Amino acid sequence: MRKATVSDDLFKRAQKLFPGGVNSPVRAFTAVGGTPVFLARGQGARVWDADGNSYLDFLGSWGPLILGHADPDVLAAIEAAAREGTSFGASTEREVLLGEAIRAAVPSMERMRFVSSGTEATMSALRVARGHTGRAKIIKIEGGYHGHADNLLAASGSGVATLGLPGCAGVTAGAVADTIIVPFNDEAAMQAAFAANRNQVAGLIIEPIPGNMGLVPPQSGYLPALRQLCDTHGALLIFDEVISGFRVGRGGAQALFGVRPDLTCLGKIVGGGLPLGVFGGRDKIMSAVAPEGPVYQAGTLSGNPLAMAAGLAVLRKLDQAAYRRLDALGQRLETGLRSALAASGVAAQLHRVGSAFTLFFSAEPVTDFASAKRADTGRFARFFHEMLDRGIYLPPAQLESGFVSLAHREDDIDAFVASSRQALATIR
Ligand code: HOZ
Repeated sequence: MRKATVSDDLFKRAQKLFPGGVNSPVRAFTAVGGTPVFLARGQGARVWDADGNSYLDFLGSWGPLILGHADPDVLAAIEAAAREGTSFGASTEREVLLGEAIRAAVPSMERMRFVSSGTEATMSALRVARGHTGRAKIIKIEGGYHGHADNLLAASGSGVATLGLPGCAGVTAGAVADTIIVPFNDEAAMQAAFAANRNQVAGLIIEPIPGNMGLVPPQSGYLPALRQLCDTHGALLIFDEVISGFRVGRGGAQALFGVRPDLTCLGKIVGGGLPLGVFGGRDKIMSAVAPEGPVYQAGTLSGNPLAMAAGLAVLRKLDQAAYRRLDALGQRLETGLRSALAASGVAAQLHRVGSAFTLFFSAEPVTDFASAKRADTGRFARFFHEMLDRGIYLPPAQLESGFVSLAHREDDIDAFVASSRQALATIR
């Protein structure tokens, strides 16, 4: 039996300090029950909790840790940067280097701005879209999650969906009055939304591969159709690639599907595990950003030297061979898990894109938020704990994505599959 004495004690103390005992809601294990593990350290593909239990990590800090924990090159880069100063509130060479590396990988980001989180990136991108077009309305996808800016907290995925919140207290009707919600993978609904709001839509923001309603890939032709609709209606197409950027390939989902957005938001991997976001896009659109243009946006820690150094160290290692390896590991996990599912008879849908995956406990195909929400979350909770007890650390909610890293080895994947086989047998 897993020891949890220290985690239990820390959780009690944390509950007196932080709402729900956490500093980000999904970490509280509300969706799966039980006491959240307090992690003490990570190395490669493994994490250790405060009680000394060790787990193979398939959460990867919700996506950033594509190289695994404590990669020596990333640590060396952070250390070298820290010795030179942790923050200046002034420009540094590393910003230029990371900006150039991002633009080379994601050419649609002709110019960009660094911020400190994915939330800031999406919030700022929308402001730019509105400033550039002079229009007010935005379209977002039902179950799409773009951080916690007010106007994006409508029909959100991730923790908002996991907690079953209809919206968000504190967000006024006015704040979301210009937010139009459209179901994912539904081209006709998108056409209707544009038609009903002619000449009013500033931008359509979408995770091209949603990862916050669980991982739900776009159907063939859907993203090109969105590009076409945005062009027809003079709206900007904004890809939130905070999860998919540098995850599904060096060029992100936009390279994978061959669709060039007007604006892109990145975070997670690009910051190498340190707080970083970035938004960018067409040169002309980005000219709207202050001080060149009238759209104000700023931040003391933007372009922070440690985050720049970590991001650069990670991006240097993400070559084609790295993505081939990630895909091979993802394929091994998929093949093993499919065979475990078949043996168990448990009805489930396994989605995988490269090294990202979600196992939905559902008998029906999952293609959008409505079908994702019909998955059996009780069964997921039991699966999660069976896996945790066997030393496998998964996202603690059904409507999230898991990740394989370059630090995982084949036998780690095989351990995942063997544990799944046992866990599925117990939750049948
Ligand atoms: N919003 C993240 C999941 N998509 C959770 C972040 C966290 O709890 O650290």
